[in-house]
Amino acid sequence: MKTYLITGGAGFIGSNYIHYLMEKYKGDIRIINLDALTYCGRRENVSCYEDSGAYEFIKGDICEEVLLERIFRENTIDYVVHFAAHSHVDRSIGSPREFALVNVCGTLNLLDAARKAWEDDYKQKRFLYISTDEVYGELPATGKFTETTPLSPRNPYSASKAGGDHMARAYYETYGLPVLVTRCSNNYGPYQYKEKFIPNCILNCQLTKPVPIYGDGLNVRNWLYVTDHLSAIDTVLQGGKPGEVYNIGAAEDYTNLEVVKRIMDILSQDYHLVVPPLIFVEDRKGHDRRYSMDSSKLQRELGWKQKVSFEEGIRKTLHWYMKNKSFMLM
Ligand code: NAD
Ligand code: TDX
Repeated sequence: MKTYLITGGAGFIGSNYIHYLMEKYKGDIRIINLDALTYCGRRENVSCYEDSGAYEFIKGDICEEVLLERIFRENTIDYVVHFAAHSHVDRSIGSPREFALVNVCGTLNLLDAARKAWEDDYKQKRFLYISTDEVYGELPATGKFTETTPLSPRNPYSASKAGGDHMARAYYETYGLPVLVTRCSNNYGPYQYKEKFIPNCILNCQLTKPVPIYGDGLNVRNWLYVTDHLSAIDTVLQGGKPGEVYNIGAAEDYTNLEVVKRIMDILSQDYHLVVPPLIFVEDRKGHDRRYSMDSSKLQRELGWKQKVSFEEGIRKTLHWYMKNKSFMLM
């Protein structure tokens, strides 16, 4: 039976990951969820497992080295899956130092706690750092990011994620820690906090308030439904090679205007909402123009496939947010 230490498991992707693991592996795994419960973390997202005996929640900060040492001392951890981070680009512009402290130094603390606890007995152990496509910077009108694209982050969030990404690699090269890195594109789905683009569009439509679009709305993102990210993480954890990086992304890219238009069309047709107007607002500072992902390495070497198209994923997402309106109130 494997024990997973999941950091940030009360946030958007982390809580979806815990549901995914619990459904897939039933009683065959043990999960420790370490989360500081910042403004976007909600213990209730995954509290249904608290009496199961297979799941433990620890409220704590990855910046607390003593806490990390204690968790590793008191438990035999097999896999670390490290999601915990400050994750919103707009906030990073106002508080870059906080992002560096958690995303770089917190990651370093976790890598170091794993190194000390595992004491070079790395067989069967895995440390997966959840990175992002944003570490590559922005693309011109054509081309895709591959794993060999140089890291060139352009805002404090992506620079801090790149710092963690470099640190993860350093622990593999220097200490031989069995580190894997995944770099995924924009996720969407249930439990995403309302500050992010898609839930923000949905919330404004529900409240009939103008939907803010940064700049001209023509920035391009690669949108992956969250369960496709999770199956990729599982695939990499089970079959990936330590020291390697795997890109994860969807087949399709969309401009922000295309995304909001699709959301509004579905909400007005299927849910009979009177949709509000768009409002073009001042652009984000250093706004990356275009991302696009080449995830052929993951498909070719490990057999991963995207299962959910954007059309299907956005319908599932809208269904969830329309049924769970109270989630937006937090
Ligand atoms: P999120 O903001 O919804 O969740 C982050 C979680 O981390 C929260 O529960 C928060 O309480 C916790 N956390 C923050 N600081 C912490 C600390 N110091 N100690 C312990 N816990 C802390 O973020 P998300 O969208 O779920 O992203 C999860 C990870 O995936 C991040 O590392 C992010 O960079 C990466 N990622 C996200 C996307 C995306 O589109 N959302 C895409 C690629 C990669
Ligand atoms: O109100 C908005 N209006 C708008 O036009 C918001 C919140 C965003 N936008 C634009 C900015 C981006 O071009 O929408 C696009 C998506 O914005 P976000 O949801 O903030 O995502 P992004 O900046 O692309 O970063 C996301 O993907 C990579 C996640 O937040 C990161 O955690 C992840 O690493």
